[in-house]
Amino acid sequence: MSAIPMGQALDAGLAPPARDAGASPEHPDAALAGRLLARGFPWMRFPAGLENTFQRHGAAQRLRHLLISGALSMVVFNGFLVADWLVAPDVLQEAVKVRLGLFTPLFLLVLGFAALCFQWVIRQLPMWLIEGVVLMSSLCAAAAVAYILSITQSDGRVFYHAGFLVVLAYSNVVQRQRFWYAVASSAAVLAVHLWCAHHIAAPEPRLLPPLTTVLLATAFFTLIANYALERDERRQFLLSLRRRHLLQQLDGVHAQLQRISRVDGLTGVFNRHHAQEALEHAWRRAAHDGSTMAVILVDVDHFKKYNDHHGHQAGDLCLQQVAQALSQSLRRPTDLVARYGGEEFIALLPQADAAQATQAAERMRQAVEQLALAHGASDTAPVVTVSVGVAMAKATPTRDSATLVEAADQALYHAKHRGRNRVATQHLG
Ligand code: GH3
Ligand code: MG
Ligand code: MG
Repeated sequence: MSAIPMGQALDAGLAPPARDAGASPEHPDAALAGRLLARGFPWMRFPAGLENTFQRHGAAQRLRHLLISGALSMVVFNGFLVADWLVAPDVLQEAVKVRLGLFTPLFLLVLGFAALCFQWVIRQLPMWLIEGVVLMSSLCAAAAVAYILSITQSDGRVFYHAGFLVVLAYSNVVQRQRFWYAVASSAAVLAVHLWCAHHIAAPEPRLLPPLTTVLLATAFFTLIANYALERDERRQFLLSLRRRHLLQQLDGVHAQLQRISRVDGLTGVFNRHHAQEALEHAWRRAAHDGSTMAVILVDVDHFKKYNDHHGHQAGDLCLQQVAQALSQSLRRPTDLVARYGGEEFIALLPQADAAQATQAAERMRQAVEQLALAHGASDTAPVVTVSVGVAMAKATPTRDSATLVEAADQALYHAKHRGRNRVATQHLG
């Protein structure tokens, strides 16, 4: 089996990662968002895929805004009856009919439908249709102004053109129609104004040019405000998209670092740091359960001579093969092998009794011997061998896990002393 960390708190699916696994590249959407933030998006449109995400992402918030501003506009639209009464009293009755009898029910119908079928609208209707309906509402308001203008004979009717100012300010700044829709609706409102100025005889025609100028300036400035508002909204979207992807990437890198920090770079088995944590964890658990635990220390025999004879690079290769052989000798998923230092390895066997631990140690010794890696300078055997020290003990809350490692080290010393390539055991009871 391969080296698997012991204990739920430690393993959590961790296994030595592929050693060449690199950090995940930046997500394409995040990279595009970064480029757009740096380069800008003067035409108020993102590339198709991102534009779609932007529209869908903000659809609910946008519709909520349109409903609230729409409800407000109903109040203002009908509040204009006061202006009708002051400026065009001769057609007040028609104004009431148009405002309260025609447009108000129509707007309420559209607003009510959108409010009641909110989820359906944002999921099923394309945004261009929603924005189109919004644009139509501006045209209806402008049409109401034009209608009153066309039927009133009041002396002050030229001032009624100021109604178009309100429509422009509302559409571009309050309703915040999307920029290109705002451009279209402003052009349409200005066209309606010019048509009225041209076709409806006014008692004070000299007032029309300054009025037109004011309307043009209003359209211009409110469109600039509209542009800035939409640009900020789009920038916010790009920033949050980027932040989300960067956080995801950071999570991935963090998880990878966590794995790497527990794995030995040369051999691919766990490192000493992880072994020590795993030992503490397993020991506490064994103390809680009142069970036994075994620690096995494995040291390659005459490794200095191996390096001297076969070269350091061959030595590295040898350590990799030994590590794999040791890992594969363990059978239970809770067992673990780690590199403890230079040419020394440690194995942790929670809940192993004396017989199981000794058998595992013997399997490890044999596995290395069976690798049959030629050792041209060993006094012990013609191949690479290991000496193995086994220690086992019943875990108790008063006993330190370090005692077990020390005992394994002593056993290893005995194994070396008795001629190497053998297993020695210490039983702490
Ligand atoms: P013994 O049988 O008593 O264990 O003798 P030994 O030569 O194996 O022990 P000693 O402690 O004298 O030497 C250990 C050697 O392991 C010395 C060191 O150069 C080598 N070594 C430690 N880490 C590495 C490594 O990462 N790569 C290689 N190639 N050699 C290593
Ligand atoms: Mg050593
Ligand atoms: Mg050695």
